[in-house]
Amino acid sequence: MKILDAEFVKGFIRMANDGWEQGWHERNGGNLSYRIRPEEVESVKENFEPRAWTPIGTTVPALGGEYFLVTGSGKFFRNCIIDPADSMCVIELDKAGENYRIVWGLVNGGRPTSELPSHLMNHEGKFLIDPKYRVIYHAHTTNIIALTFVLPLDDAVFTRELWEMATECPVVFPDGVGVVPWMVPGGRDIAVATSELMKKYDLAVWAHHGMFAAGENFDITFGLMHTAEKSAEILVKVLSMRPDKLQTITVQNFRDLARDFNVTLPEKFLYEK
Ligand code: 2HA
Ligand code: ZN
Repeated sequence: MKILDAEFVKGFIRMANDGWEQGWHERNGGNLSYRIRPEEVESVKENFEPRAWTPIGTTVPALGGEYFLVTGSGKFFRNCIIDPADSMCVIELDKAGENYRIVWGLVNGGRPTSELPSHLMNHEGKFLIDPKYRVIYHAHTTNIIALTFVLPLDDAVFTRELWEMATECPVVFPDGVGVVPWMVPGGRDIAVATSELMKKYDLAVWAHHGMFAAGENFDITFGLMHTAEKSAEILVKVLSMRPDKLQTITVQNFRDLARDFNVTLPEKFLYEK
């Protein structure tokens, strides 16, 4: 099969374009990766032309031998839909999870996303907890970024504020949201910090930068990013009208919601204010 005809490639491109249309991917901002299923690898293998092995910059032994579809470093999300073979690539990891090689894509040269260490360490952490996780998504979500200038950089505060702004939030991300303080992007340190939080959460905020989301498929992962960012937008609007809330969703409301929707909300987020 031609690789661009594969459903997982079409889904990846659609998600990248949806993110672009949301305004989360100015210039080369953001990156996306998908851990390809073995049967999907088989179906497109005839397109592969392996290039040289390159160090990942971190080690992900649990992901040895896996294949990923990832956006390219310096590539623009807005171009994924018109020139996917220039904008993205398939990489294969070696058995030790120390090196990768491009097997398809980036036809005009280039490397996988600058955030490859964060993506792969997040994939590994999620895989070890639940191998159903396949998508890691980094976006420059405007309203979440704005909130990192005015809210304490604290998991409990961000989680509670986002939960309060839209009733669906505690149901969509009942485990909450982690917050990484400002760090230099692209390296192993921020990858380690993010993947630690991703053991507990499906969402991690990067202060003054954006967000990472993890999920089983493109719909779930995009929907998670979209839900959190929309909640942040509502909070920005509320804070722009007045500094306090006249009424809100209460702790008792959250408990009632958790019971009826059959979700467990950690007590650390249900503090009295
Ligand atoms: O430019 O978003 O974090 C890609 C990025 C780096
Ligand atoms: Zn970024």
